[in-house]
Amino acid sequence: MTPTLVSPLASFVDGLHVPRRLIAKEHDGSLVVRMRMGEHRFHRDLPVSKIWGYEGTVPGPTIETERGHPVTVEWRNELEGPFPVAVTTAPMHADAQGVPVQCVPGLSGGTADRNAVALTGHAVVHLHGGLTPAVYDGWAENLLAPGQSAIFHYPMDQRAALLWYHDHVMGITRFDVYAGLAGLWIVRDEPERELGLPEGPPFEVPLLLQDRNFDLDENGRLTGRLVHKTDPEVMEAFAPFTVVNGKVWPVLDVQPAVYRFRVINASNARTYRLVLVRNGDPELDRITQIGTDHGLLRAPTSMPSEGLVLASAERADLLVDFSDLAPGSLLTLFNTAKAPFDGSSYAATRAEAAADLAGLLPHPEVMQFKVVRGSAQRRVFPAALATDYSAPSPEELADATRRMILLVERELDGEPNMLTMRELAPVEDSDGTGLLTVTRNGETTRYRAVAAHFEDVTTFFPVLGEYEVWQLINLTGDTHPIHVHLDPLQILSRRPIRYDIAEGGIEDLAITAAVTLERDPADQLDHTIDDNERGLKDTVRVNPNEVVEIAVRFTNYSGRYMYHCHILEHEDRDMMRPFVTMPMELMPFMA
Ligand SMILES: [Cu+2]
Repeated sequence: MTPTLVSPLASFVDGLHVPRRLIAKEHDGSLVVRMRMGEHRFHRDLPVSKIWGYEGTVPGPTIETERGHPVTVEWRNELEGPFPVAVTTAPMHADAQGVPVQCVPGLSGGTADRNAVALTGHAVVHLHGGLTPAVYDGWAENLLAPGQSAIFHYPMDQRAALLWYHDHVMGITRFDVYAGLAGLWIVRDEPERELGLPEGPPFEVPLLLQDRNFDLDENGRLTGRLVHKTDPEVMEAFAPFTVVNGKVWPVLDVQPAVYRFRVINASNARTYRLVLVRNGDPELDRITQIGTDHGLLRAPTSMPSEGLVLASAERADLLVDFSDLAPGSLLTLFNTAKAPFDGSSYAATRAEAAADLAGLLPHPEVMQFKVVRGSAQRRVFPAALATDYSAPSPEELADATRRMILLVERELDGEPNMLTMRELAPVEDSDGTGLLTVTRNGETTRYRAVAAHFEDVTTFFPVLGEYEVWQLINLTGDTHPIHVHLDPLQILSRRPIRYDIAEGGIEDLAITAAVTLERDPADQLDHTIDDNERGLKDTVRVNPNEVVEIAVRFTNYSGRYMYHCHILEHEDRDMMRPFVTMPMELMPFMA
């Protein structure tokens, strides 16, 4: 029996906060958003925290836009130092009682990182999910210093969806987003409106999920100061307190009606597997998923039997039916995903008992819904949702350029292992070492790593308008949410692999490993594509012992973009690479 931790904060005492709406058409499509130091109370019983936020709030205002109506945002960097988060690496993974340090508040014997203390507020704004020209996409190195501003043009020539804007500064995205620099961005359009879905308050509610930790004073009391804590064994920060729209474990009063929740995982690293529980039993059939990262699915889907999995940056558009419930009914949302997440299963029926200290999940609660008086409103929604996309046909993919991306864990002396990636190219030579072999149906192909770091030479040049197939091969023990900027992607396949890595086989470019496309006997995962993943995505989970094939097609904008793991601690440590889109007619002139 694992010990459980008593939380120093009470759950379900703060009302859910809904971020202020900033509706673009009320400002003629021209917005000003300031990045500012702010003060924010994460919980009734916490002192105020210093944060960096858009308009000084956590989350930032929800920007609402219409398809076909371009939006201009003047992003003004008015941030002031010092950096409001205490960044530390604790000296031990666990305390004397065996409790992992990431499960508790405070610095756990770590010292505040001096380089983080010295940060003064450089920023880059990226609209995640935006079909945005490259110059406005928020290249990670094109910084805005405090006092500087930039005017970004967003064409909004894209289908209705929940996007989000967040900081993307090279090397410190994990700190800037943790400090508060994130907000929601909704695109609406007529085809979606014709379905009669809830739009705006009270029945459409965004839920932005994050995990946060706080410092302690010398008497062991919570101070409210944000803490980003890692340890010698875990390079990602998994914080113990779940924060929804900026409040720890909030409660939302709901009428007996159907609600539309626009859910996003905006955590640095934590994956959630959400289960709705009433009277001790999971009630997943109250929930219907209608949309994913890039908007509506073709048809509504029910929840996966173990719950809704959302890795960092994934979104879900959910309808939840409370209409049959009497006033006073309580429903609690739990997270059953241990951290780091590796895809392993956990029964929804045991959601209330999901606390797992070894799995860095001390408090599985997420939020609560309390049914209040109101006239019951049942609604019938259409069985068909979107008709504007379909899976690419085999003919469309027959001549597609294929690219291979390897996700690897590199051991480093004196610091935690680095989770990173390699771009591969097939090679003819057969000299044994430094090559990755992939064996499929007895046939073996050899590959050499041609890029390892963000600053290595660009090797991906997708032609505008043409489908490509990217293969993501995971040789690590963790699930990685891989995000591709610009146009949405579709998941083609998810298949089991087994692999052997030679002793010291993960070097910079020399990778000595053998992958076989068949199941590892020790592998427990089912490697299926969930129904809710068969839509237009921009972030795809790649589980351990798995190869995932995605179809990408870039349409309108040429230029230099990025793709990366959306675990921000991985992205910041080189699990990010550039690609350059170009029209076909210019390819003959590329050197
Ligand atoms: Cu990753």
